[in-house]
This record gives sequence, structure tokens and C-alpha cells, in this order.
Amino acid sequence: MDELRSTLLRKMDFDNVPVKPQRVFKEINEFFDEETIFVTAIGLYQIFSGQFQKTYKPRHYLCCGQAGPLGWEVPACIGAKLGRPDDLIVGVVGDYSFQFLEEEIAVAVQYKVPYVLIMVNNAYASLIRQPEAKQYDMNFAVDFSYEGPSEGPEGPMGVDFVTFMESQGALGRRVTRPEEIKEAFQWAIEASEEKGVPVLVEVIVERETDAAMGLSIDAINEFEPVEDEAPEPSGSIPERD
Ligand SMILES: Cc1ncc(C[n+]2csc(CCOP(=O)(O)OP(=O)(O)O)c2C)c(N)n1
Ligand SMILES: [Mg+2]
Repeated sequence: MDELRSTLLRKMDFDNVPVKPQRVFKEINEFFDEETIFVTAIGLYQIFSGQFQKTYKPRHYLCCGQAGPLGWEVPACIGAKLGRPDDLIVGVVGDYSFQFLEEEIAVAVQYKVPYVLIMVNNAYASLIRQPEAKQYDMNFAVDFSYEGPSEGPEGPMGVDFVTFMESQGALGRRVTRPEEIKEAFQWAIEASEEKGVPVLVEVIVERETDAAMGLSIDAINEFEPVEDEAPEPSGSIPERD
């Protein structure tokens, strides 16, 4: 298992703009330390998280589980922070998932609960887009982009999540380039603690990236390159100030 885990790794070090979702998780792995408590729910962003994100300790990776209630991250981060007030809580969220329970941002502001949200924003319900495209060759009712408030490298993105956060009394920053991501994480940690509110890092990612998937563990379809050898030793833990 150890050998398999350190070979045949999926590529993460994409420099592309628009940012590849895989790159977001490379930045997360390099930036956050083993004490960080992550919270996530359901979507391709969460499947990418499961495939790429490093975790180190029990009860430090909270996923809603099989029912998959979209939006769960937003209030679950409140619960995690109240349960472990001295720990850094980071929710990893999709654009559509966020919209299911975005009203909970106001609750966190009202009760002064700080945490960081990292949004993998493709303006798509991509966990529905991918099977529609692969199995039925269609793209029906899964695209949330529209002209207006927010733009990304590939065009209109629709909802402006940074303005939404600010309208609730919280904060947010939009990131469109890979080299801006870590600095935004640092800002979000400091700003959330200083103001006692949730802070969003909205990463605009490539709109149609497919996640490796298959009907069984020995029939996985890869859509992106697989590395021949490990780019770094597995299990290494980043240091953070
Ligand atoms: C309440 C609820 N409604 C619908 C679904 C079905 N569903 C699962 S993932 C998903 C799309 C999620 O989109 P987004 O949060 O943007 O993540 P992405 O897949 O694009 O990364 C949908 C509609 C669900 N899990 N829960
Ligand atoms: Mg999405």
C-alpha cells in the first residue's frame, strides 16, 4: 500500500489560469498544518478533497457522510468552532453547496464565530455536470454562470460571493491565479480572528474539470495526468507560523 500511495500519484502542480481544482488542494496541503480541522460536504470539490487532501489526525476531517446534504459546511464550521474554540476551522465548499445554507453566515457573524471557508468556484453543479456529460452527452440545468456581478478567466461567473459575504458583515477575497492562493489563506486566518467572523477565500477554478471516477475501484477513469513518482515524500507535514 505504501508503495502504491507514493507512486501513480495524480498531478497537482498545475500552473494554469483558470486554476485547476487539483492545484487548490496542493496549496491547502502545503499551507495548513496537522492541527487544522477541515469540514466538507458533497460535490466534485469534496471528491477532489478526498482524493488530494492530506489529513493527519482523527476528528480533523469532518465530512457530512453519505446523505450528502449540500451546504452542510457552513453551519458545521460553526459547530466545530464552538466545540474546539482554540483550533483553526477550515470549510472546503462548492459554489452551489454554499448557496444551500449561506444564510448561516449571518448566524456566525451574529454570534462572532470565526472560521475560514475555501470555495472551489466553477459556477457549476459539477458532480451532476460530469455524469450528465459522460453518460448522456448533455449539459442540462447544471450551469450557474450568468452575465453580471462576477467575472472569471473563462467569462461570466454569476453570483458575487465576496459581496455576499460583505453584505452579511463577513469578509471575502476572490482569487483567480494559483500564486495568489496562499497569501489569501493567510489573510483569511488573520482577518477571521481579528474580526470574529467567517472569511471566504473564493478561488475561481477551471469550469469543466472532471474528477477520476468509476463504477468500481478497479475500473477508475482518469481524466488528468498521473505522475510516475512522488513529487514529495508522502505524509510530510507543512510548518505554518
Ligand atoms: C440538498 C441537496 N440537493 C441536491 C444534492 C445533489 N447534489 C450533490 S453534489 C451537487 C452539486 C454540487 O455543486 P457545487 O457545490 O458547486 O460543487 P461541485 O460539484 O461543482 O464541485 C448536487 C446538486 C445534494 N447532495 N443535496
Ligand atoms: Mg460548483
